[in-house]
Formats: sequence, C-alpha cells, structure tokens
Amino acid sequence: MRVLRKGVCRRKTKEVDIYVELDLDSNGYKVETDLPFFKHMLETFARHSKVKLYVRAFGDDEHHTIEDTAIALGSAIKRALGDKRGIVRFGYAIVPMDDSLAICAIDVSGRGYFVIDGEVEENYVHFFDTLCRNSGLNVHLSVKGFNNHHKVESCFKAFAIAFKQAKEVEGKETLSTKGLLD
Ligand SMILES: [Mn+2]
Repeated sequence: MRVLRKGVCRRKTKEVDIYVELDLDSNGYKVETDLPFFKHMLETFARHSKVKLYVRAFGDDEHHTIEDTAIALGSAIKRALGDKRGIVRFGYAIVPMDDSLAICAIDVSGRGYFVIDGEVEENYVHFFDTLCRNSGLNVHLSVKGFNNHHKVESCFKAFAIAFKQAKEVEGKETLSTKGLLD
C-alpha cells in the first residue's frame, strides 16, 4: 500500500497563529494571510512544486508571520517526507524572471542547511533558512537581478521546481550509502 505523505502543523504563540497542511502527492492550494506578497510566494511554491498546500497564517508582525510560517511549513515537510525511502533526493532548477535569474539545488539530506548567494529581502533569506532548519532540506540558492519582487519570486519558483524533483519517489531503496537520510 502506498504511504500517505502528508504533514500537518499548527503553531500558536503569543505572536502568531499558523496552520499548515501539506500533501506531497496531491495538487492544489489555498493560502489565507494578510500579507499579499507572502501569499503570492506560498502559492507560487505550491503551484510549481505540484504539492497540495493549505496555509492559514496570521500574526502581529510581518517578520513573525513569515518566520513562524517557515517553521510550520518546514515541520510539515519533514513529517510528510517521513523516512524518505525511495525518494529521488536531489533536485535542481534554473529560473529566469525578466531581469532576475535564480538557481537552486536541493538535497533532501535530513540535515537542514541553507546557503544563499545574492541579495534578497532579509525576511525571505530568513524564511528559507528557517524552512531548511525545520524541514531537514539542504538548499543552495543563487540569485541575481535588480527588481526585488522578481528576485524573490524566481527564488521561490526555482526552489519549488527543485523540490518537485527531489521529493518524488522512484524506488524502494533509500538513496544513501548510510542507508538512512537523517
Ligand atoms: Mn509576481
């Protein structure tokens, strides 16, 4: 029987109330938040990674909402990936958007680590770093360009497309000489 690769995370603090539902093997999205650009980026991630994502994210401050959504989404990704048996593990993407170009490489290693080369808005550097540390993804992003919207959006698209490849199941074996991705 096929393993359900779903993850749910609720994170309620004095600063935020976040709820994330993720299904790695289904499609569609709904994002409820009062931050329009962040909503646009989460929808971009879901659309291009071809996952099913529901996010409800509200908080007292933009930084808190983005940070804690990254914690909740990262936790949901970690849960959904489970023991990572049979996954492709690596993913790569190069995405242009007008003036901007983003390059992303992912290793679903279980060792959360984020590296960025290029300048993007601090909240989004923090988003990806927090997402990596909570999901166990190793993500390298490189971005150039001059329009801030395009730079961040090309990063989300490249991340999504690389993640779409990496999270796919192609066999039964764990792709590691250790026999474990953790
Ligand atoms: Mn846009």
